[in-house]
Amino acid sequence: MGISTGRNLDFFGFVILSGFLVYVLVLSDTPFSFAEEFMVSIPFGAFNPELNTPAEVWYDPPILTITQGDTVTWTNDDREGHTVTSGDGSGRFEWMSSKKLGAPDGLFDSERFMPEESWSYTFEDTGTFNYFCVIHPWMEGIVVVQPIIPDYPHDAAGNKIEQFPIFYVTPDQSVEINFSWEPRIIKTHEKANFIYRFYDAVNDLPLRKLQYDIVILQNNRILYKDEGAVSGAGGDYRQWIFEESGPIIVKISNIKPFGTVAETAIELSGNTAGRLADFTTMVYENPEKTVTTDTIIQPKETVQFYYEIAVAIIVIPAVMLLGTIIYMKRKKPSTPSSYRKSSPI
Ligand SMILES: [Cu+2]
Repeated sequence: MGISTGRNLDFFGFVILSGFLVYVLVLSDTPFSFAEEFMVSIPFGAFNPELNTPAEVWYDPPILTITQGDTVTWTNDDREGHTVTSGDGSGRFEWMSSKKLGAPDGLFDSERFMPEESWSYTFEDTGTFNYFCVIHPWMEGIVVVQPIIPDYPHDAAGNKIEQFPIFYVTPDQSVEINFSWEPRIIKTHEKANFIYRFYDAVNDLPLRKLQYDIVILQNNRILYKDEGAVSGAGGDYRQWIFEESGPIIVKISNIKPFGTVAETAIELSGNTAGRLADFTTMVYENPEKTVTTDTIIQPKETVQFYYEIAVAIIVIPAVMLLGTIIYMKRKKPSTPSSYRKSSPI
């Protein structure tokens, strides 16, 4: 092999790595939420229930989080046939001690597929789906399917809120509440702000001093309650960080004047029965903040990744340049033996 061949190989490697870099930086960062395809490998050694198996997991990754409508493809990289069958497996130790078998739930079943073969399934429903291999019931995996998160404000039933902030007039037609939340799509473990202002519904003037009750409910549980809250400047806000996903209701009720009646634009009667409002929306699971340790990319791998980019950008062109210089220098004397004397870089 001469120098020029080695140089071409370096250049080829450089092109491939640069192309990969462009892919990582540009193409993989799609701003749209199209249905995606995910891969799960059944690694070599999955057939072996012993603790000394070369496989560290039965399905890799063992827990996969996807979005409604996404497709998962399992590839058999082992040396025996396997299945991907929904339901609960036996667990490794249960099987070893009692030869317990798994319990399929009938939702999906790949049936046996052989080494180098693969099988795909599209998840249309949300939820957590356990699966296992009926041949080797200690092999277990989980697919978590999250709902498609809309990019517009909506109520708890998923209906789009066309006018946001919401302008809501209480049933007794006395108070108009201007209500909104920020961010518009609320996710768990992220601060949500509920912002509201009170207006005289008849004259459309701000109601400066009011007393009211505010409650935040989720899944029929009261998360937050403030009775007799006082709004001094015509409006107020509340902040809350939701731990769980699911529909929420913000209830404002018992709206009445605070202090002297003269400070409000209209005279509100003491009867507050018809002076209330319910605002509903949905809290979504925050994928970035609820991932298990199984799915976190290890720092070591990240360092390795950037190291490889550095090789592609700096080291390979440097080696190519050096190779060219040496090649030119050696070529100058133009003796027949010069080619052989060149040492590979
Ligand atoms: Cu199997």
